[in-house]
Amino acid sequence: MADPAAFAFARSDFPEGFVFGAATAAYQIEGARFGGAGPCHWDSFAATPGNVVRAEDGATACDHYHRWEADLDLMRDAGLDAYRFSMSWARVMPEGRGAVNREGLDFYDRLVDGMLARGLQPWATLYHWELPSALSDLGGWRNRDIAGWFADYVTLVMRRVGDRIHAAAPVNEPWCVAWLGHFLGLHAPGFRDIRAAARAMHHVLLAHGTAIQAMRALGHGNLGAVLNFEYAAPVDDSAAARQAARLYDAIYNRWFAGGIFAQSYPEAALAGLEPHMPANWQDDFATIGEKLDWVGINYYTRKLIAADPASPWPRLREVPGPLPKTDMGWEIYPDGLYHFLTWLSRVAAPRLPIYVTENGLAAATPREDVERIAFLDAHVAAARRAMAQGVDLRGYFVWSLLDNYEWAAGYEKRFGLVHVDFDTLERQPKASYHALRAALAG
Ligand code: IFM
Repeated sequence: MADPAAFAFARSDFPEGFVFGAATAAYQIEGARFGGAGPCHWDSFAATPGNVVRAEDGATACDHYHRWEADLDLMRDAGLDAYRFSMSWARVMPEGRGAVNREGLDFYDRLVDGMLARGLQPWATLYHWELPSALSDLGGWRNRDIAGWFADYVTLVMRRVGDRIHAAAPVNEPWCVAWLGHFLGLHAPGFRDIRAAARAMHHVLLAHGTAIQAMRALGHGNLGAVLNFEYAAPVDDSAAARQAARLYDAIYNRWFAGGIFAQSYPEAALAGLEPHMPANWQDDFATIGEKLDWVGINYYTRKLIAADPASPWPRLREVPGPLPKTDMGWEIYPDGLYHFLTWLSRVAAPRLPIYVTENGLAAATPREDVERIAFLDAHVAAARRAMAQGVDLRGYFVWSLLDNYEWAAGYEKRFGLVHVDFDTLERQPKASYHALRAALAG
Protein backbone atom coordinates (compact mmCIF):
# COMPACT_ATOMS: atom_id res chain seq x y z
CA MET A 1 0.00 0.00 0.00
CA ALA A 2 1.23 3.51 -0.79
CA ASP A 3 2.69 5.42 2.15
CA PRO A 4 0.40 8.45 2.72
CA ALA A 5 3.34 10.42 4.13
CA ALA A 6 5.51 9.96 1.03
CA PHE A 7 5.30 11.03 -2.58
CA ALA A 8 4.97 8.35 -5.24
CA PHE A 9 7.45 10.18 -7.47
CA ALA A 10 11.17 10.78 -7.17
CA ARG A 11 13.47 13.21 -8.91
CA SER A 12 14.91 10.33 -10.91
CA ASP A 13 11.53 9.91 -12.66
CA PHE A 14 12.12 13.22 -14.42
CA PRO A 15 14.53 14.19 -17.18
CA GLU A 16 17.89 15.69 -16.30
CA GLY A 17 17.49 19.42 -15.62
CA PHE A 18 13.81 19.27 -14.70
CA VAL A 19 13.27 22.13 -12.23
CA PHE A 20 11.56 21.67 -8.88
CA GLY A 21 10.77 24.86 -7.04
CA ALA A 22 8.49 26.67 -4.64
CA ALA A 23 6.63 29.92 -5.29
CA THR A 24 5.61 32.88 -3.15
CA ALA A 25 4.59 36.51 -3.72
CA ALA A 26 5.85 39.71 -2.15
CA TYR A 27 2.65 41.08 -0.58
CA GLN A 28 1.70 37.65 0.73
CA ILE A 29 4.89 37.11 2.72
CA GLU A 30 7.19 40.13 3.04
CA GLY A 31 5.41 42.53 5.38
CA ALA A 32 4.45 45.68 3.47
CA ARG A 33 5.03 47.99 6.43
CA PHE A 34 8.75 47.30 6.49
CA GLY A 35 11.53 48.92 4.50
CA GLY A 36 9.86 52.05 3.13
CA ALA A 37 7.32 50.42 0.79
CA GLY A 38 4.54 52.71 -0.40
CA PRO A 39 0.83 52.00 0.08
CA CYS A 40 -0.84 49.72 -2.45
CA HIS A 41 -4.41 49.04 -3.49
CA TRP A 42 -4.53 45.86 -1.39
CA ASP A 43 -3.99 47.97 1.77
CA SER A 44 -7.08 50.08 1.07
CA PHE A 45 -9.13 47.16 -0.29
CA ALA A 46 -8.46 45.24 2.93
CA ALA A 47 -9.29 48.30 5.06
CA THR A 48 -12.75 48.49 3.50
CA PRO A 49 -15.36 46.46 5.40
CA GLY A 50 -16.52 43.25 3.80
CA ASN A 51 -13.64 42.73 1.38
CA VAL A 52 -11.22 40.55 3.35
CA VAL A 53 -11.77 38.06 6.16
CA ARG A 54 -11.26 39.96 9.44
CA ALA A 55 -10.04 42.91 7.30
CA GLU A 56 -6.55 41.34 7.41
CA ASP A 57 -3.84 42.85 5.24
CA GLY A 58 -0.21 42.24 4.27
CA ALA A 59 1.33 44.74 6.70
CA THR A 60 3.30 42.06 8.55
CA ALA A 61 2.45 38.89 6.61
CA CYS A 62 5.23 36.32 7.29
CA ASP A 63 7.82 39.02 8.01
CA HIS A 64 9.89 37.54 5.20
CA TYR A 65 11.45 41.00 4.86
CA HIS A 66 13.49 40.22 7.98
CA ARG A 67 13.47 36.41 7.88
CA TRP A 68 14.37 35.89 4.22
CA GLU A 69 17.66 34.14 4.95
CA ALA A 70 16.02 31.43 7.03
CA ASP A 71 13.30 31.08 4.38
CA LEU A 72 15.89 30.58 1.65
CA ASP A 73 17.63 28.03 3.88
CA LEU A 74 14.36 26.10 4.04
CA MET A 75 14.25 25.87 0.27
CA ARG A 76 17.87 24.85 -0.04
CA ASP A 77 17.42 22.21 2.67
CA ALA A 78 14.38 20.81 0.86
CA GLY A 79 16.61 20.18 -2.15
CA LEU A 80 14.71 22.61 -4.38
CA ASP A 81 16.35 23.92 -7.54
CA ALA A 82 14.49 27.20 -7.94
CA TYR A 83 12.56 29.87 -6.10
CA ARG A 84 9.76 31.72 -7.87
CA PHE A 85 9.38 35.00 -5.98
CA SER A 86 7.91 38.38 -6.84
CA MET A 87 9.12 41.92 -6.48
CA SER A 88 6.81 44.60 -5.17
CA TRP A 89 6.28 47.66 -7.34
CA ALA A 90 5.15 49.63 -4.29
CA ARG A 91 8.30 48.66 -2.36
CA VAL A 92 10.63 49.77 -5.13
CA MET A 93 8.68 52.84 -6.29
CA PRO A 94 6.42 53.93 -3.44
CA GLU A 95 4.46 56.30 -5.71
CA GLY A 96 4.54 53.90 -8.64
CA ARG A 97 6.55 56.38 -10.72
CA GLY A 98 9.47 58.70 -10.10
CA ALA A 99 11.14 58.42 -6.72
CA VAL A 100 12.94 55.16 -6.03
CA ASN A 101 13.13 53.49 -2.63
CA ARG A 102 16.76 52.37 -2.55
CA GLU A 103 16.11 50.19 0.47
CA GLY A 104 13.60 48.23 -1.59
CA LEU A 105 16.02 47.67 -4.45
CA ASP A 106 18.74 46.70 -1.96
CA PHE A 107 16.40 44.14 -0.45
CA TYR A 108 15.82 42.36 -3.75
CA ASP A 109 19.51 42.57 -4.55
CA ARG A 110 20.37 40.75 -1.32
CA LEU A 111 17.55 38.28 -1.83
CA VAL A 112 18.73 37.31 -5.30
CA ASP A 113 22.31 36.95 -4.11
CA GLY A 114 21.00 34.83 -1.24
CA MET A 115 19.29 32.49 -3.70
CA LEU A 116 22.42 32.10 -5.78
CA ALA A 117 24.51 31.46 -2.68
CA ARG A 118 22.18 28.57 -1.87
CA GLY A 119 22.09 27.13 -5.38
CA LEU A 120 18.52 28.29 -6.05
CA GLN A 121 17.64 29.66 -9.49
CA PRO A 122 15.88 33.05 -9.10
CA TRP A 123 12.56 33.08 -10.99
CA ALA A 124 11.17 36.60 -10.81
CA THR A 125 7.61 37.82 -11.19
CA LEU A 126 7.47 41.59 -11.66
CA TYR A 127 3.83 42.13 -10.65
CA HIS A 128 1.97 39.97 -8.19
CA TRP A 129 -0.81 42.43 -7.42
CA GLU A 130 0.47 45.22 -5.14
CA LEU A 131 -0.38 48.17 -7.38
CA PRO A 132 0.94 51.40 -5.81
CA SER A 133 -2.02 53.44 -4.53
CA ALA A 134 -0.86 56.55 -6.39
CA LEU A 135 -1.34 54.67 -9.66
CA SER A 136 -4.64 53.29 -8.52
CA ASP A 137 -5.70 56.93 -8.03
CA LEU A 138 -4.86 57.52 -11.69
CA GLY A 139 -7.13 54.70 -12.82
CA GLY A 140 -4.76 51.78 -12.33
CA TRP A 141 -5.36 48.98 -14.82
CA ARG A 142 -8.18 50.98 -16.45
CA ASN A 143 -5.65 53.54 -17.66
CA ARG A 144 -3.70 52.66 -20.78
CA ASP A 145 -0.69 54.57 -19.41
CA ILE A 146 -0.13 51.71 -17.00
CA ALA A 147 1.81 49.87 -19.71
CA GLY A 148 4.45 52.62 -19.74
CA TRP A 149 4.52 53.02 -15.96
CA PHE A 150 4.99 49.27 -15.62
CA ALA A 151 7.77 49.13 -18.22
CA ASP A 152 9.63 51.91 -16.36
CA TYR A 153 9.41 50.00 -13.08
CA VAL A 154 10.43 46.73 -14.76
CA THR A 155 13.42 48.46 -16.36
CA LEU A 156 14.48 49.88 -13.00
CA VAL A 157 14.45 46.56 -11.14
CA MET A 158 15.85 44.48 -13.97
CA ARG A 159 18.72 46.93 -14.39
CA ARG A 160 19.54 46.25 -10.75
CA VAL A 161 19.02 42.48 -10.42
CA GLY A 162 18.40 41.22 -13.97
CA ASP A 163 21.97 40.06 -14.47
CA ARG A 164 21.35 37.35 -11.85
CA ILE A 165 17.73 36.44 -12.64
CA HIS A 166 17.31 33.00 -14.18
CA ALA A 167 13.83 33.56 -15.60
CA ALA A 168 11.29 36.37 -15.45
CA ALA A 169 7.59 36.91 -16.12
CA PRO A 170 5.88 40.30 -16.01
CA VAL A 171 2.42 39.66 -14.50
CA ASN A 172 1.17 36.85 -12.31
CA GLU A 173 -2.26 35.61 -13.38
CA PRO A 174 -3.67 38.35 -15.61
CA TRP A 175 -7.19 36.92 -15.16
CA CYS A 176 -7.07 37.71 -11.44
CA VAL A 177 -5.75 41.21 -12.06
CA ALA A 178 -8.44 41.98 -14.62
CA TRP A 179 -11.55 39.86 -14.07
CA LEU A 180 -11.40 39.03 -10.38
CA GLY A 181 -10.45 42.60 -9.52
CA HIS A 182 -12.60 44.56 -11.98
CA PHE A 183 -15.62 42.40 -12.89
CA LEU A 184 -16.21 40.09 -9.93
CA GLY A 185 -14.87 42.66 -7.46
CA LEU A 186 -13.38 39.98 -5.21
CA HIS A 187 -9.79 41.26 -5.38
CA ALA A 188 -8.39 44.78 -5.27
CA PRO A 189 -9.42 47.26 -6.57
CA GLY A 190 -12.86 45.67 -6.11
CA PHE A 191 -14.70 46.99 -9.14
CA ARG A 192 -17.80 45.25 -10.42
CA ASP A 193 -17.98 47.06 -13.71
CA ILE A 194 -17.84 45.64 -17.22
CA ARG A 195 -16.18 48.71 -18.73
CA ALA A 196 -13.44 48.67 -16.08
CA ALA A 197 -13.04 44.93 -16.65
CA ALA A 198 -12.77 45.15 -20.43
CA ARG A 199 -10.10 47.80 -20.15
CA ALA A 200 -8.16 45.87 -17.51
CA MET A 201 -8.43 42.65 -19.60
CA HIS A 202 -6.66 44.45 -22.42
CA HIS A 203 -4.27 46.73 -20.55
CA VAL A 204 -2.89 43.90 -18.43
CA LEU A 205 -1.79 42.14 -21.61
CA LEU A 206 -0.49 45.34 -23.13
CA ALA A 207 1.58 45.89 -19.97
CA HIS A 208 2.81 42.29 -20.20
CA GLY A 209 4.02 42.81 -23.78
CA THR A 210 5.50 46.22 -23.06
CA ALA A 211 7.45 44.78 -20.13
CA ILE A 212 8.74 41.91 -22.27
CA GLN A 213 9.98 44.48 -24.81
CA ALA A 214 11.64 46.50 -22.05
CA MET A 215 13.45 43.43 -20.71
CA ARG A 216 14.52 42.33 -24.19
CA ALA A 217 15.88 45.87 -24.76
CA LEU A 218 18.04 45.36 -21.67
CA GLY A 219 19.32 42.12 -23.17
CA HIS A 220 17.45 39.70 -20.89
CA GLY A 221 16.31 36.28 -22.05
CA ASN A 222 14.32 33.38 -20.62
CA LEU A 223 11.17 35.51 -20.41
CA GLY A 224 7.70 34.04 -20.05
CA ALA A 225 4.08 34.55 -19.08
CA VAL A 226 2.43 33.08 -16.00
CA LEU A 227 -1.25 32.43 -16.71
CA ASN A 228 -3.82 30.79 -14.48
CA PHE A 229 -6.18 28.21 -15.91
CA GLU A 230 -9.42 26.73 -14.63
CA TYR A 231 -11.07 23.78 -16.27
CA ALA A 232 -14.67 24.71 -17.14
CA ALA A 233 -17.11 21.77 -17.21
CA PRO A 234 -20.80 22.15 -18.12
CA VAL A 235 -23.07 21.31 -15.21
CA ASP A 236 -25.11 19.01 -17.45
CA ASP A 237 -25.32 17.96 -21.06
CA SER A 238 -27.66 20.73 -22.18
CA ALA A 239 -26.60 22.96 -25.07
CA ALA A 240 -27.04 26.00 -22.81
CA ALA A 241 -24.68 24.63 -20.15
CA ARG A 242 -22.11 23.61 -22.73
CA GLN A 243 -22.20 27.07 -24.26
CA ALA A 244 -21.87 28.70 -20.83
CA ALA A 245 -18.84 26.54 -19.98
CA ARG A 246 -17.29 27.42 -23.32
CA LEU A 247 -17.77 31.12 -22.59
CA TYR A 248 -16.26 30.72 -19.10
CA ASP A 249 -13.27 29.04 -20.75
CA ALA A 250 -13.03 31.91 -23.27
CA ILE A 251 -12.96 34.58 -20.57
CA TYR A 252 -10.77 32.73 -18.11
CA ASN A 253 -8.33 30.76 -20.26
CA ARG A 254 -8.47 31.54 -23.96
CA TRP A 255 -8.52 35.35 -23.69
CA PHE A 256 -4.99 35.50 -22.27
CA ALA A 257 -3.45 32.60 -24.16
CA GLY A 258 -5.18 33.87 -27.32
CA GLY A 259 -3.93 37.42 -26.92
CA ILE A 260 -0.34 36.38 -26.30
CA PHE A 261 0.06 33.38 -28.61
CA ALA A 262 -2.45 34.01 -31.41
CA GLN A 263 -2.79 37.81 -31.27
CA SER A 264 -6.55 37.54 -31.05
CA TYR A 265 -9.29 37.36 -28.44
CA PRO A 266 -11.97 34.65 -28.51
CA GLU A 267 -15.16 35.75 -30.25
CA ALA A 268 -17.38 34.48 -27.45
CA ALA A 269 -15.70 36.80 -24.92
CA LEU A 270 -15.57 39.73 -27.31
CA ALA A 271 -19.32 39.40 -27.83
CA GLY A 272 -19.81 40.90 -24.38
CA LEU A 273 -16.63 42.91 -23.92
CA GLU A 274 -16.09 44.62 -27.26
CA PRO A 275 -18.44 47.56 -26.65
CA HIS A 276 -16.41 48.39 -23.54
CA MET A 277 -12.91 47.97 -24.94
CA PRO A 278 -10.47 50.88 -25.22
CA ALA A 279 -10.13 52.53 -28.63
CA ASN A 280 -7.95 50.78 -31.23
CA TRP A 281 -7.33 47.76 -29.08
CA GLN A 282 -6.65 45.65 -32.18
CA ASP A 283 -3.50 47.67 -32.84
CA ASP A 284 -1.81 46.42 -29.68
CA PHE A 285 -1.46 42.76 -30.62
CA ALA A 286 2.04 43.17 -32.03
CA THR A 287 3.15 44.23 -28.51
CA ILE A 288 0.96 41.75 -26.63
CA GLY A 289 2.22 38.91 -28.82
CA GLU A 290 5.91 39.65 -28.22
CA LYS A 291 7.77 36.34 -28.50
CA LEU A 292 8.24 34.36 -25.29
CA ASP A 293 10.70 31.69 -24.19
CA TRP A 294 8.30 29.73 -22.01
CA VAL A 295 4.79 29.72 -20.59
CA GLY A 296 3.82 29.04 -16.99
CA ILE A 297 0.60 27.33 -15.90
CA ASN A 298 -0.90 28.06 -12.52
CA TYR A 299 -3.49 25.37 -11.93
CA TYR A 300 -5.74 24.63 -8.96
CA THR A 301 -9.24 23.44 -9.85
CA ARG A 302 -12.16 23.06 -12.21
CA LYS A 303 -15.52 24.83 -12.12
CA LEU A 304 -18.96 23.48 -12.98
CA ILE A 305 -20.78 26.06 -15.06
CA ALA A 306 -24.50 26.56 -15.65
CA ALA A 307 -26.31 28.99 -17.93
CA ASP A 308 -28.00 31.86 -16.11
CA PRO A 309 -30.29 33.38 -18.74
CA ALA A 310 -31.94 35.82 -16.35
CA SER A 311 -28.72 37.71 -15.59
CA PRO A 312 -26.79 40.07 -17.88
CA TRP A 313 -23.87 38.87 -20.01
CA PRO A 314 -22.01 36.54 -19.54
CA ARG A 315 -25.23 34.86 -18.32
CA LEU A 316 -23.54 32.06 -16.44
CA ARG A 317 -22.94 30.95 -12.90
CA GLU A 318 -20.74 28.54 -10.98
CA VAL A 319 -22.40 25.52 -9.39
CA PRO A 320 -20.83 23.57 -6.50
CA GLY A 321 -19.37 20.34 -7.87
CA PRO A 322 -19.42 16.80 -6.41
CA LEU A 323 -15.65 16.17 -6.15
CA PRO A 324 -13.63 16.37 -2.90
CA LYS A 325 -12.69 19.99 -2.15
CA THR A 326 -9.78 21.85 -0.63
CA ASP A 327 -10.19 24.39 2.17
CA MET A 328 -10.80 27.02 -0.54
CA GLY A 329 -13.90 25.06 -1.56
CA TRP A 330 -12.15 24.22 -4.84
CA GLU A 331 -12.72 20.81 -6.39
CA ILE A 332 -9.66 18.59 -6.72
CA TYR A 333 -9.34 17.75 -10.41
CA PRO A 334 -5.82 16.78 -11.58
CA ASP A 335 -7.12 15.85 -15.06
CA GLY A 336 -7.57 19.58 -15.63
CA LEU A 337 -3.82 20.06 -15.36
CA TYR A 338 -3.29 17.29 -17.92
CA HIS A 339 -5.85 18.99 -20.17
CA PHE A 340 -4.16 22.40 -20.10
CA LEU A 341 -0.67 21.00 -20.51
CA THR A 342 -1.65 19.07 -23.63
CA TRP A 343 -3.83 21.93 -24.95
CA LEU A 344 -1.05 24.48 -24.60
CA SER A 345 1.51 22.16 -26.08
CA ARG A 346 -0.60 21.08 -29.08
CA VAL A 347 -2.97 23.96 -29.75
CA ALA A 348 -2.34 27.25 -27.99
CA ALA A 349 1.44 27.55 -27.77
CA PRO A 350 2.99 24.72 -29.78
CA ARG A 351 6.65 24.00 -29.17
CA LEU A 352 6.97 26.44 -26.30
CA PRO A 353 8.57 25.01 -23.13
CA ILE A 354 6.04 24.82 -20.30
CA TYR A 355 6.44 25.10 -16.54
CA VAL A 356 3.83 24.47 -13.88
CA THR A 357 4.51 27.73 -12.06
CA GLU A 358 1.93 27.16 -9.30
CA ASN A 359 0.04 24.17 -7.96
CA GLY A 360 -1.05 23.46 -4.43
CA LEU A 361 -3.93 23.49 -2.00
CA ALA A 362 -5.20 25.10 1.16
CA ALA A 363 -5.42 22.46 3.87
CA ALA A 364 -5.30 22.97 7.59
CA THR A 365 -4.21 19.45 8.53
CA PRO A 366 -1.73 20.26 11.26
CA ARG A 367 0.42 17.13 11.47
CA GLU A 368 0.12 14.44 8.90
CA ASP A 369 -0.46 16.85 6.02
CA VAL A 370 -1.65 13.84 4.04
CA GLU A 371 -4.10 15.86 1.97
CA ARG A 372 -1.35 18.11 0.66
CA ILE A 373 0.86 15.15 -0.20
CA ALA A 374 -2.01 13.40 -1.99
CA PHE A 375 -2.98 16.56 -3.88
CA LEU A 376 0.54 17.33 -5.06
CA ASP A 377 1.18 13.69 -5.89
CA ALA A 378 -1.95 13.46 -8.05
CA HIS A 379 -1.05 16.63 -9.94
CA VAL A 380 2.56 15.59 -10.47
CA ALA A 381 1.22 12.29 -11.83
CA ALA A 382 -1.03 14.22 -14.25
CA ALA A 383 1.99 16.28 -15.33
CA ARG A 384 4.00 13.12 -15.92
CA ARG A 385 1.18 11.68 -18.02
CA ALA A 386 1.31 14.81 -20.16
CA MET A 387 5.08 14.49 -20.48
CA ALA A 388 4.65 10.90 -21.59
CA GLN A 389 2.40 12.26 -24.35
CA GLY A 390 5.22 14.50 -25.56
CA VAL A 391 4.46 17.71 -23.64
CA ASP A 392 7.66 19.71 -23.15
CA LEU A 393 7.20 20.31 -19.43
CA ARG A 394 10.41 21.55 -17.86
CA GLY A 395 9.56 22.23 -14.23
CA TYR A 396 7.07 22.24 -11.39
CA PHE A 397 6.67 24.84 -8.62
CA VAL A 398 4.65 24.20 -5.48
CA TRP A 399 2.39 26.97 -4.23
CA SER A 400 3.55 27.79 -1.67
CA LEU A 401 6.67 27.66 0.45
CA LEU A 402 4.96 29.22 3.47
CA ASP A 403 1.45 29.61 4.81
CA ASN A 404 0.74 33.21 3.89
CA TYR A 405 -1.72 36.00 3.21
CA GLU A 406 -4.34 34.43 0.97
CA TRP A 407 -5.78 37.74 -0.26
CA ALA A 408 -9.53 38.06 0.41
CA ALA A 409 -9.35 34.93 2.59
CA GLY A 410 -6.82 36.56 4.93
CA TYR A 411 -4.51 34.26 6.87
CA GLU A 412 -7.03 31.48 7.28
CA LYS A 413 -6.12 29.32 4.28
CA ARG A 414 -2.89 27.39 4.61
CA PHE A 415 -1.10 26.69 1.32
CA GLY A 416 2.41 26.24 2.74
CA LEU A 417 4.84 23.36 2.78
CA VAL A 418 5.93 25.15 5.93
CA HIS A 419 3.52 26.07 8.71
CA VAL A 420 3.65 29.67 9.93
CA ASP A 421 2.38 30.63 13.36
CA PHE A 422 0.99 34.09 12.69
CA ASP A 423 1.40 35.13 16.34
CA THR A 424 5.07 34.21 16.74
CA LEU A 425 5.92 34.00 13.01
CA GLU A 426 7.74 30.79 13.77
CA ARG A 427 8.17 28.41 10.81
CA GLN A 428 7.61 24.66 11.12
CA PRO A 429 8.10 22.40 8.09
CA LYS A 430 5.08 20.17 7.50
CA ALA A 431 5.00 16.50 6.51
CA SER A 432 4.68 17.57 2.86
CA TYR A 433 7.96 19.49 3.14
CA HIS A 434 9.75 16.42 4.51
CA ALA A 435 8.15 14.20 1.89
CA LEU A 436 9.23 16.54 -0.90
CA ARG A 437 12.76 16.60 0.42
CA ALA A 438 12.83 12.80 0.41
CA ALA A 439 11.40 12.65 -3.13
CA LEU A 440 13.94 15.12 -4.45
CA ALA A 441 16.85 13.41 -2.76
CA GLY A 442 15.77 9.93 -3.86
O1 IFM B 1 -2.27 32.71 -3.28
C1 IFM B 1 -2.58 32.69 -4.63
C2 IFM B 1 -1.47 33.32 -5.43
O2 IFM B 1 -1.24 34.63 -5.04
C3 IFM B 1 -1.81 33.32 -6.90
N1 IFM B 1 -2.23 32.03 -7.34
C4 IFM B 1 -3.21 31.34 -6.58
C5 IFM B 1 -2.80 31.28 -5.13
C6 IFM B 1 -3.86 30.53 -4.29
O3 IFM B 1 -5.07 31.17 -4.36
